[in-house]
Amino acid sequence: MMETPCTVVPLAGTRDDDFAQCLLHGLSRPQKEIPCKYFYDEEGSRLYEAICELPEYYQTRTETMLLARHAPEIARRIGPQPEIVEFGAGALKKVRLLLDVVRPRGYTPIDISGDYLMGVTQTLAAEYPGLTLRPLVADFTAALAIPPLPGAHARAGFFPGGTIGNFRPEAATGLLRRMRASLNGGGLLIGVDLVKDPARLHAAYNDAAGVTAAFNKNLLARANRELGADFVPDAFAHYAPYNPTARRVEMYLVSQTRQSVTLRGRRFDFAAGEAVHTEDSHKYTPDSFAELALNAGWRLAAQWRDADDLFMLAWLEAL
Ligand code: AVI
Repeated sequence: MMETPCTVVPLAGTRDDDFAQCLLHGLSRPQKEIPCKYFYDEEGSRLYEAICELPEYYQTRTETMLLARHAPEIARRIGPQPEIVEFGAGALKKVRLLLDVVRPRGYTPIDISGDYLMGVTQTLAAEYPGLTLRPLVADFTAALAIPPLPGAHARAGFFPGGTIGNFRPEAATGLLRRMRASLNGGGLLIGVDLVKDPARLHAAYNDAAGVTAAFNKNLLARANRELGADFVPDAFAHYAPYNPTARRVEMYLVSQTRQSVTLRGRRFDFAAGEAVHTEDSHKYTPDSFAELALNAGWRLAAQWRDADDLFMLAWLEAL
């Protein structure tokens, strides 16, 4: 029997071109900041992939192991003939573990990097004949109206990687609410990094090979490449302490000297030792995450954790 060819139907989305505005705004604030979503240009995405392979960075391999081990039970929770919607889909690596077992009717990967998303979707299409693929180029944090997929029974969201931790708790609640709306209720499979030994967390964000430092400094190199800024990235130091009372890793670029940088005709002065805040990575306990989810209209219906309680895959059901 001939296999049905895979259908790729790109959905209309948005473009993200506000890096200059965000940077001008963020560097004008009393506490200078650059939003972490700008880490992921081509070079930043390459560096993030390298972080995921680091011995100190346990998140990716732990989550991958959990997905592989529990895929049959996850598939039962999701139910037959679903549409999977992935928020911030990236390289479409982890979803393969789900597609192989869940066998969904359709898959909608959402990502802001349009050319990259189209490329990886085409590759996936060749591997999964019969699957309807609807790549959506959009900022996954926005409210998204995703048209229904004919023949799909339910929608299951997929948000792996612990990225929910990169949002402040109030923002994370808002994001989970919008996801609930985009999914028309349904369920959400989400990866959550757990509170643990501070030394382990410190090591994960301060790796010996300096890949996380390069990832952090790439924000400045990106501003030079795309916006003609004149940052000297190595004149800033990577600093990423774990704050155990706030339960988050905080990431900064610290100016090593007194210096000035010009961006779009504006001058920004940095004192020696002045920090630019670039990322927070919040860590949760199963209970604190269940509470966050509840505030967003989700019930923590199932969870899977590794033996060392490093990471949790959570299955949320809409209330
Ligand atoms: C994407 N996100 C879950 C990563 C994290 O661990 O917060 C980003 C990252 N920042 C430094 N290393 C990895």
